[in-house]
Order: sequence, then structure tokens, then C-alpha cells
Amino acid sequence: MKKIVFTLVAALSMLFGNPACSQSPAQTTTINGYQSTWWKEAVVYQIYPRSFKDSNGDGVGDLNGITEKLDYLKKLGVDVIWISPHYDSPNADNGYDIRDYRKVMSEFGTMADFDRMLAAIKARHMRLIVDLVVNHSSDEHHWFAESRKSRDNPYRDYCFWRDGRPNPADPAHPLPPNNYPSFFSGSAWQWDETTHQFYLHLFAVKQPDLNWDNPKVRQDVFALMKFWLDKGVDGFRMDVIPFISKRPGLPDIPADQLAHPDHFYSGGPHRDQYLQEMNREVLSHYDDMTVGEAAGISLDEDPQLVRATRHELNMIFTFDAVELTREGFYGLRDWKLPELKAIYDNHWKILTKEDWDTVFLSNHDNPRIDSNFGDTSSDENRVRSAKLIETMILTLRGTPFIYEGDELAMTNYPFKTLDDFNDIEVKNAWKERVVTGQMTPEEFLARAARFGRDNSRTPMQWNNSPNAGFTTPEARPWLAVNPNYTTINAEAEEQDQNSVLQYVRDAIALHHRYKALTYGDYQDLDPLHPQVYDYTRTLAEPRQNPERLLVILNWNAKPIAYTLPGGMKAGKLLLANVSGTTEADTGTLRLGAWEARIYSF
Ligand code: TEU
Ligand code: CA
Repeated sequence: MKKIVFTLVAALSMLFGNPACSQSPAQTTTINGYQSTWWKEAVVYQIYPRSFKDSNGDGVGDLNGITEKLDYLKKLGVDVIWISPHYDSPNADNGYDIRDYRKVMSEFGTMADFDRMLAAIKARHMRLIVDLVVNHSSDEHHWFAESRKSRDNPYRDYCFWRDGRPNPADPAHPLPPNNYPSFFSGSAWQWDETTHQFYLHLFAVKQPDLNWDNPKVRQDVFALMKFWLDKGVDGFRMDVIPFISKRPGLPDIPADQLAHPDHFYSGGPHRDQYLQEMNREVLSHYDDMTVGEAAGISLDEDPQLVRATRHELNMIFTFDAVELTREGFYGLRDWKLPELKAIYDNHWKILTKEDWDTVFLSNHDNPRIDSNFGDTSSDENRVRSAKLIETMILTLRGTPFIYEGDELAMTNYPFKTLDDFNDIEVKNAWKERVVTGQMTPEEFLARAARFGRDNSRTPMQWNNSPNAGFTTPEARPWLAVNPNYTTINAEAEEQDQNSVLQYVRDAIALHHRYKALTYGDYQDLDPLHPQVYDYTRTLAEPRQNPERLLVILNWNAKPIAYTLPGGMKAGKLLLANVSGTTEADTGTLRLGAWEARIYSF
């Protein structure tokens, strides 16, 4: 059998003249200098299990709910599903605080449900990656529970315990050991009465940081990674992974970096060494994919994280693009299109053929993609701009990530009061900013409504029945359904030929059809144009059938007559987000509001 396959591959490669293929038929192929892998060619879909589909009417999404919807995802065309944490957790941060890494969160189901879900994913030829949250655990994890018991507990060194600094004003209450701020407000140090020391938590009080300098911690993490890989998961998204190496001696953060501590936290001296050890001991033994949430990292400074020859991670999420729209505390930034282009142009410039990138503008920590980057001022513009954004995500160089609901152009929720929110980030920030009188409630709520993480965590809108088909009509969803579910929902979009859902399916299919969209070269045709983003993706191989694609995005509600630079002509129209578009083979294009097109030329 093997021999037949081999001969077939050899014959095919002779026929199509791919020299790399005939040299190493069973092994890897090189395309345009890139080693081809399944995860470079994949489209990834992120699920926030709590909000995706509730199968048992308790108002909380669950694993059986995901299993129910796999045919929907298969039809959408995605290859890899990433689920946000599914592990046992007291949910101080919706599962990003893990109590037991080998148990399924009871609200989400059982291990049998997980196994069934995984088997069903594989049966559909899709893959699953899970969230690896190991910079910190829950304070209810037994490592921390032990660690906190006494100064000489064998687990003491699993976390960071330090004496406080003397507090002359109130000697009974020492000051935190250093000036580290927590991402969820206040100091990153929590006083613990049991042993009269502080422990470190870069996130919530209930998320103590794990001490990766302790080899036992690393061994325990590697073991739990193997546990899930041996079950058959296809890899990991790694939460704030650059933070695992702390600065020796835990010195103060320089004052000018206090407002953005992530850069400081991500630059510990052993970061790459620990990732290489993880690769050697675990990842290299599996055909897996890894994507690191690289908070604080810029590719200019740290391209080595994804350099294949260094054996650390396959890909990282950097935040340059997704955070372009904001500044300060949930503040709106007046961003310009050339800035967005410059980010992707820069990635293209920095990354070599040994590296790989991600493309995303949304996740469970950010506003809804269309509310953040598009135009929700009218329904028509919402639909067009959502299609335009997905066109871009599916045609830039890098593995595209789609967050649940993006394919429907779900929007931000009309938050009115603090009670409408669930997120610890918002609740804590309210205490720090409003209760202290720094910010008015109105100002705070306006900012949180625009940028709060709960925007992306409202339940998936499956149909127009009460609770949007996310849960039973009688149930109370854990977070309210966006009232626009009556018109924005999967069932309605399934019926509508011009829906965002249908368009995203077409765009994903196109992404798979043209290898140029994965391995092709990238060229920004007009980097400084304030309104149009147009670029080519070109692949010279195979020589007799080269692929040359042109993507044109009118990133604005204003129509424009746009002339392609250098006398270039748009060729054959492959995809357009405005129905009835026929313009082709011309150098000047009349683009309507938020119009997006893909040509082959
Ligand atoms: O996010 C970490 C992260 O970088 C962002 O949360 C950012 O620091 C924060 O939103 C500031 O605005 C990851 C997860 O994606 C997030 O959901 C978790 O809450 C966090 O880590 C802690 O695990
Ligand atoms: Ca449920």
C-alpha cells in the first residue's frame, strides 16, 4: 500500500514538475521557500465554550454544545478549532484560572464529553487545539494550596513568595515587595496571613504566578501537556507565554514602563530557554501546532520566538494590529489606515521563510471585530465592512484566526450599567477608577462598553428564538444575549445568499483554493493611500500555473474611483463583497462603500 502511494506521488510530481516533492515524497514539501505544514494552511476558529452553545439548559455553553455545532463549523470550512480553557476552574477569570489541568470544568461537561467532542472533530477531518494557561494557575490548585501552607512546604517554591517592605506609616501592614502592577488593577502582590508574606499574581488575586525557575514546575507542566497531546489534541494556544521567565531578583519596573508593564514582564532572561526545553521534551514528539499569546512582544525585537530553527513556537499573536484602535484605559485612538498597512508590511519585512505569522483582529479579550474596526452605523455598512475585514484576514500572509460570531458580523453589546458586565477586568477597574473618584461612572461605562472584553463573550446568535438558540428559551444565559439576535443570527444568514456567513464561507474556500494566499509573496501596492488597502499575493510555482492575486479593500464608507499604481490592471474577478460587481480587466476601479474584491491577474 505504502509503495503504491509512493509511486502515485512520484508520478504526480513528475506530471506537475514539483522537484521538491519528488526528492522527499513522504516528507515535507517546500513551497516558495516555505516548508509546507498543515498549520500554515489552516484556518483557525476560536470558540469561547461558555458562550458558544448550551446543550443542557443551564445557561452556560458546554462541550456537548460544541459537538452539536461541528457540522456548522465544517460547512464554514475551518480546519482547526481552538477552545478557550475547558479545565476545572473556580472561574475567577472564566477558566483562565485553572484548579485542575487534568479535569474538565464541571459546567462544561465530563472527560467523556471531551473525548466524544475530540473524536467528532477528528471524524470531520478537523483538528483541536486547547488553551495552555501555565504562567499562573488558580489559587485553588493544589500547588498553590500547598505552597501557601508554610514557608517550608515542598511546594513553597512553585510560586513567588516574598517579604513585604517596611511600612513606616503602618508597621503592622508591610508594603508590597516591589512596584509590579496587576493587569486586573492594583498591586500584583497579595498579602497572605498564613505565612506573613506576599505572593505574586500578574493577573487576578486568584491567579498566582507559577515559578518556572523551579525545574519541578516545568516538569509538571510538561507532563500535563503530554496528557492532552496523548489524548489526541493537536496543539496549544499558550496564554501570556512570554511572562513565564521573571526578571532575576524581581526588581522594580522603571517608572516610564509602568503604564505598559507587559513589555517588562515578557523580557525575562530564560524565556527562550524554557520554551526550547518545552519543545525538546514535549512538542517535538508530536505533529502539533503552537501559537503563543505574545503579550509585550514585538516582532522587531523578538522574531526568534517563531524562528523554526530555534525550536520555540510555531506562531505568536502580537498585539500591534488589534490594539491600534485604543490607547490608555479603554480609550479610543484616532487610527489611520496607513498605520494598519505599515504593521503588516513590517511583519512581511521582518519575518523570514523560517518564520510564520498569525492574522487576527479579534478574540475573547477584544471588542467585536466589526464594532472595533468596521462600521456598524448602518446594517448595510456593518455587513460590507465585516466582509471586507474577513477578506483581509483571509488573504494576508499568516494563519488566519476567526473568533466565534465574526462570521455573522456580531457586534458589541449595548452595555448600560456595571451590572451588565461579568468580566473581572471591568469590575476591578471600576473599583480602582470610579469608586476612587478618578473617573465618572458615565465616562467609565462609555469606555467599557466600547472596549470591554464582555462584548465578545455574549452568547452566539444561532437563530431568532428567545435566547438566540444559545440555550433554552426558559434559561437565563450567564451573560445576556445581544438584543440584535433577532436579525443577526446564523439561521437567518444561512437563508440569505448575501449574508456575511455565506461570504466568509466563500472567502475561506478561496483561501484554501489558492496556495498563494498561504505561501505567496506579499506586496503592498500603495502603503500611504489613506483609504484603499491593495496588495498582491503571488506564487511563481508551479511554473506552468503561477498564482497572482490582487486584493483591493476600500476601507471607508465613501465610494472612490481608484487607479491601480504603475499602470496595473485588475484581471479576473474572483470574489467581491458587493453583489452584482462585474468590473474586471481595468486599471481604474469604482469602489463602493466598504467594497472588497479579489482578482487574479
Ligand atoms: O490575556 C492576557 C493579556 O495579555 C490581555 O488580557 C491583556 O493583558 C489584558 O486584556 C489587558 O487589557 C490572557 C487571556 O487571553 C485573558 O483572557 C486572561 O484574562 C489573561 O491572559 C489571564 O490568563
Ligand atoms: Ca450547559
